[in-house]
Amino acid sequence: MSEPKRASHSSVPATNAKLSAWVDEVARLTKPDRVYWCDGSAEEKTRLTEEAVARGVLLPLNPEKRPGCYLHRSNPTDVARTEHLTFICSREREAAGPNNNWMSPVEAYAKLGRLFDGAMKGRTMYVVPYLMGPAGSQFSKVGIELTDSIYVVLNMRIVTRMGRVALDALGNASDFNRGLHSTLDLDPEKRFICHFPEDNTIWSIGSGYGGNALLGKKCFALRIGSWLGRHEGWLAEHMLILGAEDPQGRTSYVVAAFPSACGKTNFAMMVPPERFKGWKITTIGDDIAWLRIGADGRLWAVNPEAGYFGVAPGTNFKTNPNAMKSIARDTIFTNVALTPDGDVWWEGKDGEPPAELIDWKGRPWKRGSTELAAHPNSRFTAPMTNNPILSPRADDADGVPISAIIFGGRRASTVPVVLQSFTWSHGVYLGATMGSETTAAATGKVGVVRRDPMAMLPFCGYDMGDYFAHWLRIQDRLTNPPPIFLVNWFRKSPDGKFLWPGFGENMRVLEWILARAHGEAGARETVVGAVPRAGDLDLTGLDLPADYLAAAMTVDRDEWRAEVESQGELFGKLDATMPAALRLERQLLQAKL
Ligand code: GTP
Ligand code: SPV
Ligand code: MN
Repeated sequence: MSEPKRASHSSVPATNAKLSAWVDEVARLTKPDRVYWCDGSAEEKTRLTEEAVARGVLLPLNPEKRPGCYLHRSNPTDVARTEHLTFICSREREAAGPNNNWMSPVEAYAKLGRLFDGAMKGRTMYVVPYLMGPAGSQFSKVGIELTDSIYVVLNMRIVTRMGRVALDALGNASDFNRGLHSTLDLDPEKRFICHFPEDNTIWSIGSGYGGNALLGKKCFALRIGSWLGRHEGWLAEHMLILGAEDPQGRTSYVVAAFPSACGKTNFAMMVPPERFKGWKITTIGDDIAWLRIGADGRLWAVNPEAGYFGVAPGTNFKTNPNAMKSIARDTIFTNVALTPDGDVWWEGKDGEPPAELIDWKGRPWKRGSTELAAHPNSRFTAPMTNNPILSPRADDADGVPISAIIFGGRRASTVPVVLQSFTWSHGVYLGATMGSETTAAATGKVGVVRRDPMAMLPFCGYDMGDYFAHWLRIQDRLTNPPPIFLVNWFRKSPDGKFLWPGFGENMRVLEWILARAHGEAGARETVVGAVPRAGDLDLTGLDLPADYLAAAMTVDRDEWRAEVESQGELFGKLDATMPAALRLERQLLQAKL
């Protein structure tokens, strides 16, 4: 069989024999016309961008309004993660757990192998080396994604540290994640996202979208990452990381796990209200945290990513000015609407919608249309260095020490704005039983409450009960475990209005959380956890009807009885591995109620 041509621009780094052998093996299977090794340089970005524009994959936006920005429209059947087509292919079915779809590795390699056979004929296979985590950190991990999508290459270049830097980090080692991706013909019938944790391998075919295709993100950093973390004694979490400097100059760091499209990017970039002048929020990460226990017995968090793949709808200068500034330049927009003057638009952007737009499918759209102009899961891909409040420690090899852990879902009822767990195991219970309404980030029905333990239901690469046990065991290695909180920005009034103003006003809750973490604030005990007493939350300058606040904070026994009852489904599903401590936490709450 003849070797595929090497593209003239790329020099093949011949240093790593294992890597070269694997790339050759995949090329023999997928049969691309060309193999191109990405180096991550600025020159390469320019050249690949030009090629993507020439091929119609990217549409240049108005360079005066959005310098260096492009619009991509995906296939309308390929606009979100597809959880039903996502598989953990561990040797033993039990290892994947009832929370995952499972396929045997033999079957998966055979089935996808047939689809990959010749999949890249007539195309270029890009070799995308990437580093998850800061360069020079002993915790960072290398992945190589082989893909036939130039859009994937240009996105990976933003959300990860891509190119030379990763090959340098890898050197001669062979412990890199092997990711293989082809869009094939984007036929949902031939779409599979398969993870082989024992082989540190990911095969993804038939989708070009986000978490399905940018393999460093959900596939490696979370699904494979969580598996590695279990074996190596750390945690890979669907969490933002932020720093909060108080007016006295003390900086504390928190992590927060909210399900997809439930507020991580917004919280991580929050602008505190006027009352909190003197406070400074900085972003370390907006989606993924790798958590380790330091030699000092504290919990340390690293953001493995280097950019944001953020939700566009709802983003504006009032809700998230730092995101707006982050996407002012050098950003790829996916499935948003296009204005007549070559700018972008989406539902919930500032001001009135323009009279006319081109919608996310490329069709003319008029103000007042009943159809959405932007897809509800339309996104921006922006480098973190664009973020005006990026933490100076975002590149720290050891990460940042964590003072508090926050879990939060999207709940129209039951869950108050904030509560603090009594103990570590109670906090793990609150995170493990978290419910949240489904969103447009995954295909399927939107707005249905489902249990989304620790916001990891779609991303935990192994049995969820074992994952809870792993969380419980972490406590032993922490000298002073960070307190665990549950928040809910999304409780609604009977007439469907959000009771809590959210966004920057969430600073009021964060201040209380930090004060609690430092032993500097009071609380009132309820059956489900500790909540702020009247006066504990600083509400100065908050324009909110008193009854809204009261309703947002309420712990209602009837609602919680129903909540604990409905957790039975999760406990039943995970019966084989659910830790006894969590069963007892549930029983204790049941008894108290
Ligand atoms: P993924 O990238 O999918 O993981 O999402 P995410 O968790 O980062 O969510 P993001 O911050 O992008 O917010 C998702 C949607 O929720 C956006 O439309 C936001 O405008 C909206 N949102 C975020 N924070 C709040 C809040 O505090 N209150 C309300 N009402 N909406 C919010
Ligand atoms: C999410 O769905 O949680 C995301 C977007 O962050 S994706 O990368 O598509 O998973
Ligand atoms: Mn996410």
